[in-house]
Amino acid sequence: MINLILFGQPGSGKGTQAAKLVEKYNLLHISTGDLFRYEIGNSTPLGLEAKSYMDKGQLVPDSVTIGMLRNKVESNTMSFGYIFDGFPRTIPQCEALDNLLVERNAHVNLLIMLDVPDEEVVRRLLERGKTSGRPDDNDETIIRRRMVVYKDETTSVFGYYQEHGCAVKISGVGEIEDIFQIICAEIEKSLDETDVVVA
Ligand code: B4P
Repeated sequence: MINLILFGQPGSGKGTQAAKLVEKYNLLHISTGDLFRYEIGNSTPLGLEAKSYMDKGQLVPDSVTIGMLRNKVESNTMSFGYIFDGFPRTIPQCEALDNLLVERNAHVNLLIMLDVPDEEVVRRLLERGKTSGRPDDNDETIIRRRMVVYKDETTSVFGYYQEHGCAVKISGVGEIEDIFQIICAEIEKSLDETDVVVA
């Protein structure tokens, strides 16, 4: 199994790069943001709860997020591995993910952090907000709130995986294809003989 985490602040390119990596490595893409938006679209109790946090730019509580992530992984056990996009965002989420993978005799192979300056992130998200219909993208105050939440609550995730020796930081500024090639090179470097790549 290959298990990758795409990490970085909102708008750093996680979802964009995950879509390309899924095709190349045949992994299952799990975006907690997308899962929440699916629940919101179906007006489920989970979706209504998540929306109350997301619309304010806050994190959805761990108790909700971890349960949802576990359900998604447990209902897709045939996958060659996973790309986690937007998860984990807190240390309890890191611990929950590690436990979930250990149950499958697996581990996180690599966390890739996409490093993008604040003003570029604001520009990208406001641009996306023109067409995405996402309430958290078309209000600069909420975008900046999300960035503060990232710095206060989420940056520690990088240190957690750095201590495990599996975190790298790359620049997320530039052509999408160029960034993708750098990510692929990091993935190839990190794979050991026991991992199976299906191209
Ligand atoms: P997410 O859905 O994860 O939102 P995101 O971080 O904005 O998306 P992403 O980072 O994937 O977008 P991308 O850069 O690819 O989370 C939304 C909310 O859900 C959170 O605020 C939180 O409330 C909640 N949530 C989600 N997960 C949670 C968790 N684990 N715990 C608690 N709460 C959670 O794209 C941005 C734009 O940049 C796009 O328009 C793209 O085209 C553009 N772009 C990408 N790469 C580019 C490049 N190289 N150059 C120029 N533009 C680029």
